[in-house]
Amino acid sequence: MGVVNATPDSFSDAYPTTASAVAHGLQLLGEGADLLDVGGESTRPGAGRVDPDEELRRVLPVVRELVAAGAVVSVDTSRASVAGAALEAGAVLVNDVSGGLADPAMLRLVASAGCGVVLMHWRGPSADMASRATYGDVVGEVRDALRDRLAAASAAGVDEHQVVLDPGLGFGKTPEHDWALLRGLTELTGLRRPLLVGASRKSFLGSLLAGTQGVRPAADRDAATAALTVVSAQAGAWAVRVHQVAASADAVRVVRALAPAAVPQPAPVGA
Ligand code: PMM
Repeated sequence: MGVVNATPDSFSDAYPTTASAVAHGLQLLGEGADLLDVGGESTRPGAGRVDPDEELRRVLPVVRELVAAGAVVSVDTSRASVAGAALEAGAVLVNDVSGGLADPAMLRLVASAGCGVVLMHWRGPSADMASRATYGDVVGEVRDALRDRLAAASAAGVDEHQVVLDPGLGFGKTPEHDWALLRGLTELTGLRRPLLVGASRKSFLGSLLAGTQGVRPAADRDAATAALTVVSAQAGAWAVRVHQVAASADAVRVVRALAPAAVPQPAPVGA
C-alpha cells in the first residue's frame, strides 16, 4: 500500500496540490504498489483536525484521477462523509485510523457500502495521543482492543470478511511499544483477519537510527522500513503501508521466494 498524503503538513512527505499528489501516486504504482492510500488529514503526533470540506477538497480529485488511471484506491479518513464521497469517486477500501471510533456513522456506512475497511488500533485524537501511551502488556491489549473493534463492526452489520486490522504503530505508543508490537505480530495475525502494518518512516525508526546529527530525518528511514516489511511479511501480514514502495515491493518478493507456501498473497478485501 503506497501512501499518498494530499496534505500540506504530513510528517514525512506531503503533496498539497492535486497534480503533485496524483503524480506521486502514479510513481508509487510504477514502483509496484498494489493499492494507493489517499489521505487529506495529517495524523502526525500533535496534529489538530482539518475542516471536513477542506479534507474533501484535498482527497476527492486525487481519488478520482488515480482511479481513472487504473489504481486500486483506499481513502485514509476517519469521517464517514469523506469515506462515502471517496467510495462514490471509486475508492474500494476505507482506512480509518480510529477503527470506527471517531465517527459513529462510519461502521454503518461501511456496512451499507459493502467495501473493505481497515480498523486501526487507536486510543484517541492525535492532538494528545502521547498521553495515552500506557500499557501493561501492549501486545495483549492491542489484540483485545482490535477484537473489540471487530465485534463492534459486526454489530453494525459489517461482514468480518470486509475487515483488515492494524496495530497502529506510533499512535498512542512509545518506541518500546512499537517494537513490542512488531515482535508480537503473529499474535495479531492470530485474530484471523488480514493485518496491515504501518511502520514506514515512523519516529521509532528515527530514534533507532539516530547518529551524531541527532534523530535520522524521515526521508532517510526507507531502508529500515524495508527491513520491517520483511519482518511483517514473514509474520503473515496482508500489506504494509509505505511511503517508498520500490524497496518494500522487492522485500515482499524475497520473502515470498523463501517461503512460497507460508506467505499469503495479497487478496482483495470486501465485496
Ligand atoms: N499511519 C499514518 C496514517 N495512516 N493508517 C493505517 N492504517 N496505519 C498506519 O500506521 C497509519 C495510517 C501516519 O503516517 P503518515 O502521516 O505518513 O501518513
